[in-house]
Amino acid sequence: MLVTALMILAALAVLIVSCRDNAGQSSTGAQVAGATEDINAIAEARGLTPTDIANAVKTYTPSGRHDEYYLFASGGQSGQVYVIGLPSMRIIKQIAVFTPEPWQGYGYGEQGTMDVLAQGGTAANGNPLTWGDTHHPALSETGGDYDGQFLFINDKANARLAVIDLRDFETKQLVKNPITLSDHGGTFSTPNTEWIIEGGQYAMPLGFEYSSIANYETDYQGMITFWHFDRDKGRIDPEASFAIELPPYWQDLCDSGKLVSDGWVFCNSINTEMATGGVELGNPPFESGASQNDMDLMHVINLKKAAEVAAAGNTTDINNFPVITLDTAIAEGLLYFIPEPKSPHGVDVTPDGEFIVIAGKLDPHVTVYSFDKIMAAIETGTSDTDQFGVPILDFDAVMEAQVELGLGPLHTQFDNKGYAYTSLFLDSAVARWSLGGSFDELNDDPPWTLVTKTPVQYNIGHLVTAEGDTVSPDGTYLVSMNKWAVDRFMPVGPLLPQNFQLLDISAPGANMPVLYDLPIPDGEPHYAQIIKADKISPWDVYPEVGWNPHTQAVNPDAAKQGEERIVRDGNNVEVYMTAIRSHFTPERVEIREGDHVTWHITNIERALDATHGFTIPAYNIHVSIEPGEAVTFEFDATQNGVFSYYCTEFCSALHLEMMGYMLVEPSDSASAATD
Ligand code: CUK
Ligand code: CUA
Repeated sequence: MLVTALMILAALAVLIVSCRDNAGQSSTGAQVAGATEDINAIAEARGLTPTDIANAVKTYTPSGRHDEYYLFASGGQSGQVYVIGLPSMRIIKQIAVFTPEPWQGYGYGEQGTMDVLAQGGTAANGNPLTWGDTHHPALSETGGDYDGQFLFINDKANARLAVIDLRDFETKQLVKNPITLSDHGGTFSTPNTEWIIEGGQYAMPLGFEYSSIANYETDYQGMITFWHFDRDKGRIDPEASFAIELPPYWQDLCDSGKLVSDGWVFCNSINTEMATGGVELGNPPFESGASQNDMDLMHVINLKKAAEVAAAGNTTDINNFPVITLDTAIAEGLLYFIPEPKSPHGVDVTPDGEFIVIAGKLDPHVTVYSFDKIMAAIETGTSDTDQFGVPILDFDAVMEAQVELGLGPLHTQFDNKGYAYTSLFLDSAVARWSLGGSFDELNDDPPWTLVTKTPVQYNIGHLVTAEGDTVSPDGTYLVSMNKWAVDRFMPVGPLLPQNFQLLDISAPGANMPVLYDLPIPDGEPHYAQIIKADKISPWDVYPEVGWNPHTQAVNPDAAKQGEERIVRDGNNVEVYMTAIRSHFTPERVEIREGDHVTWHITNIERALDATHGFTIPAYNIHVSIEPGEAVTFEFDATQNGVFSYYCTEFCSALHLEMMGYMLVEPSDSASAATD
């Protein structure tokens, strides 16, 4: 605290002494800061402005000091999740999710991670799917607030979801959607994480049947899937999950209702034109064919009632998965449409659950709907329907406000001052605007008006505010997730990083500066969530020695200290090994070509960070064994020879000696001798 105060004083001194604008200058002198602690001299040498110094002081986090927030960002096409500290913007961790990750030994032989990846299904050629197009992470919630227990994320490319346990920041489960191939409107959590929402995107025949695209309107469908989350087990329960069939519009993003709107779900759609492409045949290309209508249709779904309908068995099975048909959804009053300005993108529910904000990519406004008015309109009833018979509510009856913000509005987040923040893709800006309703009292700005815009660099997609999806956002920081970096960083060839920019949103009104840039070397992170650091309490080391992270319990078969051994039963060999600085026990494993080997290793360390890695060259095996963890991997000893297994983490001064030999005797020793 004292140090921070001193730094602020020092920064203020610079503001007073050196009010020159050096923006754009780079440090030129060989004498940069040298040994001096004179802030003016350092600023002068590095070409820093007073604003630069103020921003530095706001974000600089000294060695050993922890950040205020965790940011969990989608890793985009890397199929992973990034963990970043705020305000320092230091990348702390990558969580392996849909894609093998060698350092963590995720997908390199360890049974548990191989099993997790296998849950994600196989590719058309029978090989495992090994990448994901991650879009939207969702933290688990209790009472509409992040509770720091679990994180979910979707893979748009293969319609999959992942469950990450925040006790050890590891992926525990993948589920593959059994009826369709494409999702986008996931993941979103209901306020108590009973349901994880997975909205579809590109329509196709549900259940993967072939049908000519000439039959698009009859044979292709959209869907939304509700995955039931069993918090005690820490797993999605597919048996208790269900989907709703939707018209073959392209459902886009969704959001869950909260507080007054708890139990309802809102999803956008695009391509209500049901364009089927074929630019090569002279048809309009998708991007214009799908943008003909002035209005698309927001889907309003009564999840509470839908869950009752599904539980009552009023469903059709598609690939053994219960699906509420569109006809049932209409008959039971589960689905309503509301016109929304063309080609909408984000749909976001305000912290009080009362308003739903739609950002239409091709409309300079955001459109705000009132949940109360939607309920009243449903009560009143409507005779207007789409061609599939879904009731369409009257736009004017449910619309609360439209706020003109600028070009290319995409996504909206909230703070504690009665403001909403919307990303403007084409403007490359973050717009701050004031909410009405009960939020109007929280600031001096008139309701439903644009307050200010901060330029960002460049082409912002999502933005995220601290706890911005909850019933009680913090209003401290905003991260602008920019698709393009252009000139912000050193050149690295034609594929540039993306750019996360940290904005200070703590002051009301027009002051909303960019503080810091973080290049993200894995495109394309779409969304992130920010949670207070003190809500997450991960384990320092696994609770007991012999721990299996996939059952979150001690594995009774784990190798134990003093009981290390090699057991042979015919061609089956079982190795029980322990690891501790700086040796494996046993250090020699002698087997025969053709053996089937099951190999257990327990890291018996209890010291923080005392991780060992383990590899067997040529066998493509690599595992990471954290303190207390027990791992198992299996392989067939198909190649004879001498294999030096070793620890891959530099764990001690004698790390290089932490190795051993696996000797695979040829099945025919005579022939091997002449090789
Ligand atoms: S989408 Cu990427 S910028 Cu997948 Cu949430 Cu909007
Ligand atoms: Cu254990 Cu290096």
